[in-house]
Amino acid sequence: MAEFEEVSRKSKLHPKPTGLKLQYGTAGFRTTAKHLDHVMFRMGLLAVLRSKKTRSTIGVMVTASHNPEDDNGVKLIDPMGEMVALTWEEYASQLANAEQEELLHSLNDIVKKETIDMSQEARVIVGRDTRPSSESLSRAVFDGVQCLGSHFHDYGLVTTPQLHYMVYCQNTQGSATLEDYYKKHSQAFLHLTKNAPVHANAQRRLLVDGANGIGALKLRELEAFLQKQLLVALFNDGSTGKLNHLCGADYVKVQQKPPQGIQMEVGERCCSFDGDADRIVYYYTNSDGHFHLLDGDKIATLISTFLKELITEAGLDLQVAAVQTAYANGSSTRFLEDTMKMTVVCTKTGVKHLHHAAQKFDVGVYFEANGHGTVLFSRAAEEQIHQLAKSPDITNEKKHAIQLLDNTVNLINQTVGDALSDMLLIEAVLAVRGMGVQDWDAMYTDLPNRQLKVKVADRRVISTTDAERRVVSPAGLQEAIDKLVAKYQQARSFVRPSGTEDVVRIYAEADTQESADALAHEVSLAVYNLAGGVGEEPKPLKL
Ligand code: 16G
Ligand code: ZN
Repeated sequence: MAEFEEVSRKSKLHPKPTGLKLQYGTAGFRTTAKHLDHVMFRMGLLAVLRSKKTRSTIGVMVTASHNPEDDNGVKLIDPMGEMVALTWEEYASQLANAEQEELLHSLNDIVKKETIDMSQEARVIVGRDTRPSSESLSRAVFDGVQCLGSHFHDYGLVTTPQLHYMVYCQNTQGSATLEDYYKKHSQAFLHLTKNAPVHANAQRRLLVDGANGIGALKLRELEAFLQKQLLVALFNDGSTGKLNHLCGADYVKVQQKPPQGIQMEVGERCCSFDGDADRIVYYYTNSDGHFHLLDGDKIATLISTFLKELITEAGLDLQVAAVQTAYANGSSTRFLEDTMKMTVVCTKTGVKHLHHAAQKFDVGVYFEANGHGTVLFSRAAEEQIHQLAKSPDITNEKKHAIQLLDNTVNLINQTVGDALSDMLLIEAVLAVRGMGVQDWDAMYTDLPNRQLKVKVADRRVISTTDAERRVVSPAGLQEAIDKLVAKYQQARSFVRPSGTEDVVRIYAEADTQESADALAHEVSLAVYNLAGGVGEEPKPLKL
């Protein structure tokens, strides 16, 4: 094809290292930045094809999220702001792995399989995080888009959820600016909080760890729209520290300790973003120096309880469901099911699984324990809420509830988990309910838990079922886990092959930290022995 001549010429400027194989995984491509130039160029090409196919604007985000600064990555964003469709993930891998001389063939193959009309216009929008490699890598994306004769718009430095939102707005409203994003979210926040009681427990100041990344930059921009209704003390803003190094949501969640560089007083409410600001976790320390983490499960509980109460107060008949993964703390599941009488669904790990499950409900609140999550409202539910909010003849009590609900809908970025909008929502709920971070934490008590990993020769020998909660193969492993779990109180454990690292992950929870640690260790031994462990045998944890 004539269109491809330019591709042939330009692709030589973005050569693929021979033999390099990469997989479009749960979070797109992700590896050391120096191996990604050809991938970026090719994702520019693929975004054009996807845009022609869907006759919509497609997004390309250059980021490696919580990975170290020297890594990078890329993700495609579909027309409604969601993750790219599964078949196209496969095309992405196919195109990225085609050797130099196979590239045109691979491209043609996709055009044929998808019967793409190459004369169709295409539009691609691009964003990037603050990594030193991101600017030149995004230029490789532009090259890919341009050599298929298509247009791109560069949003430059944006958070991942901001770009998702821009894609959505382009395709539904025909335009999208960052200013609109800030205005929409800040106005909803200001409406929600304007009549909030000034409660003794609800201190206004929030300490934010920006992970030395894009979230810090964008929080500064957002602040200008918040009319001092939220006082933010920003740490790790990128001016000195390294991206994600000893800070950020992933560090805090995994290490269960505060990030470096934050100065927190006892009881002060703090939160951490990850490197592209699509995750958030909260925490504080109490007077005996104990660190308390409020992770995605606690966030989901706070938000779904708030929504359910408002829906009831407003007299609406809408089903609120919570979507979790196997990593959700057992206490959170019990609280939602038994106390809040909510439907709780468990899916496989990975945002897209949770997102799809949440779409099935009137109101679907989904969060991974790691802090990625949002709320989805069905179109009908949103319509009902907006209509009732406009209705003149309802009681004052109902009016109050429905207006809060209406503003809550506007505050949420429904395309994907968004640290900035989640933060505003959490802050608004705490303010409206007059709650301090300790009150929120007291909704339920987490079961002590432990996560470990084990290296095996081939992690694909482990297959799971029931949303990764049970092992199917290798034979005998599930029985071994069941026996170990039976030794402890309130215990649960599961294992799964990681989607992002060459390891098997182990999760265990029990009534005490000692038991959770012991169970996690025993289960790792079972994995090591029954699933082909390599290297040293897992050792017991030292407390
Ligand atoms: C990716 C996923 C995240 C998941 C994590 C699990 C997206 C955008 N991100 O970061 O949702 O929790 O992988 O990693 O889907 P693992 O398979 O290594 O445990
Ligand atoms: Zn992220």
